[in-house]
Amino acid sequence: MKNSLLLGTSNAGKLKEFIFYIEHFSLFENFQIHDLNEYKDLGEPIEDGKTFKKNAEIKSKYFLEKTNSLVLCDDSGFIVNDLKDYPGINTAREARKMGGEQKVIDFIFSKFENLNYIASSFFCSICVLGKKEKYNVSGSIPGFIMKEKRGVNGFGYDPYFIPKHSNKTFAEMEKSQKLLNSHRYKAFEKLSTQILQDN
Ligand code: ITT
Repeated sequence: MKNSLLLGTSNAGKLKEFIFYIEHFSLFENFQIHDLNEYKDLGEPIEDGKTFKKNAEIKSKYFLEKTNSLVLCDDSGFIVNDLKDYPGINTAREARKMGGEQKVIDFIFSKFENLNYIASSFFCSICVLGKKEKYNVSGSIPGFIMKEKRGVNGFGYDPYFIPKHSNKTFAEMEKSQKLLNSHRYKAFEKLSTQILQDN
């Protein structure tokens, strides 16, 4: 029987990207891949860590305890360079609290009069946790958030984020262009290297 890997996210956009990277880097080839849609009543972890890394670990530990399966979770978000750690680990919560991503963007721009672009970086920490396995990897990408959204691809803040050296938002790029140049790509690339070293 194959071992199981649970992709522990309730974010459909992230889930699609996890599946892309697992195939792209030929990871977990001998595993049966599962996601949270197949489980009912698992509840939700309380993400009360102070860092992306800690929150990725909290999520993975929660789902490992619930399912006994190897688990992969990420905690991610963006940080405005001139607003210490904001929104950071609260990137998803701020959008929920304020009523959507545009509201968070408006709030940020209200602090910087006359700017149309604000230097920011996206971060992703991945934790893979099993009874014996533990991997923590992170990736980040510098760029800018924009006042007005552009593009229809991707999810979350993709229409607001332009990586450095690009003139397109993640949501304006071909899907593969974002996938191969993102904070999550960099984290998965490190995960792939570490897993290769261990096997
Ligand atoms: P899970 O905890 O269930 O994985 P979540 O959406 O709550 O889902 P996070 O707490 O890690 O996940 O929040 C990260 C938020 O940052 C996410 O909701 C998006 O709004 C944003 N985000 C992360 N990666 C992104 C990406 O590649 N493109 C656009 N937005 C992203």
